[in-house]
Amino acid sequence: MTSPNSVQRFVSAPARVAAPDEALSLDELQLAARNHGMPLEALRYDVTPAGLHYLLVHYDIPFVDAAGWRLAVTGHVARELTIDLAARRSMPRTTRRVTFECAGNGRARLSPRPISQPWLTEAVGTAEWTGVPLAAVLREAGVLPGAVDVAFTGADHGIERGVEQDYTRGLRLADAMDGEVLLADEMNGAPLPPQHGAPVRLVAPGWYGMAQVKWLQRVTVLDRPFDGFQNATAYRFKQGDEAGEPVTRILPRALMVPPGFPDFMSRVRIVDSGRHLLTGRAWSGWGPIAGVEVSTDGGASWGNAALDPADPGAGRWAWRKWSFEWAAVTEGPTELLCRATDQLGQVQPVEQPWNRQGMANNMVQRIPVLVRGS
Ligand SMILES: Nc1nc2c(c(=O)[nH]1)N[C@H]1C(S)=C(S)[C@@H](COP(=O)(O)O)O[C@H]1N2
Ligand SMILES: [Mo]
Repeated sequence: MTSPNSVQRFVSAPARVAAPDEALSLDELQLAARNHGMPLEALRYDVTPAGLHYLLVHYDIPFVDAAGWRLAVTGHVARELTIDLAARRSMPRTTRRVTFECAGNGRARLSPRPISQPWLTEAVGTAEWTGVPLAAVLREAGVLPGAVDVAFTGADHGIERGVEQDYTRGLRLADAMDGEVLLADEMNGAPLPPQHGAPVRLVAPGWYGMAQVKWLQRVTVLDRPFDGFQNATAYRFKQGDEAGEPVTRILPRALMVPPGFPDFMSRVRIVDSGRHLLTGRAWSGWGPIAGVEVSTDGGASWGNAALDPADPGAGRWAWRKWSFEWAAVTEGPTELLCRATDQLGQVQPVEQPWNRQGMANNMVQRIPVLVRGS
């Protein structure tokens, strides 16, 4: 944690990469304790109960008076709008089931480790989000010719690598207008909880978490590309000091419900020898999942999992359930792996896809298991 004589370091400090074998710091633990993951046994739920959904907050959860809340729609539009609670309720409403994942998911498994929120694999969840389609609101405001980007500003304020800011992310106009994006005020049929963006958040299906702006207070249509911190500096694929490519949609990932029962400290799984049905979920922000493969011998061989029939209630943005029959005959330690392929043919890597900010590490999950004789 920050000691008084180290306070100066965050004024201009660039993101750091840990030295080889450098242990997790109290700064990282502090972030990990605030920003919780979804315990992987909760992969069993089609829709993640709100309290089990992963949580990420860059700064503080703002304390917001929902009744007095106004959303401003401004910038390069014909009519600026101020949308209050009553106006929102009178607009057309839609519900979408959407899998969210933090772009930093998998960061703590990279070597060397980029220092930031140290996720393993659990920064994921699927919720039913209800609200007003953003395209309808933008049409009402009348986007003017020459508009290129839309910026979304939250009510939370902080300083990040020396840049003081209200959390703001931009989307290209075409993405903002694609009809899928929502201004959501309900999660799983209840008003948004404070930590998930009450009273209104953006839901941009298929995009990594950074695009899902919470505590939304301003939507600004721009006639030039948005160049704020969260787009221009953060969320870039880069190896060194170059600008890098932007992080956008969620790369494919499969996760398995850890079988058997855990050892308290190591969380190694104890599994009785015999037949087991391994189950899990797979998703991609680029389109439907084409297949999931499972290895029960540490990656030496792979077999195809069965994809559950697509649930008609799930729509195109929610994770897909899969299962795999495992005959655990060999007693002793092994490792279970799973990997997804999406319809674009993108497949999860077995080797780490390292980058400087620890973005989108969708390297396959590995679950250490001890098979014991029954
Ligand atoms: N205003 C605001 N919106 C935000 C954030 C934030 O810090 N402030 N964090 C983003 C990130 S990085 C993620 S991964 C998602 C997490 O959404 P959740 O906490 O509802 O799961 O919110 C996004 N929206
Ligand atoms: Mo995130």
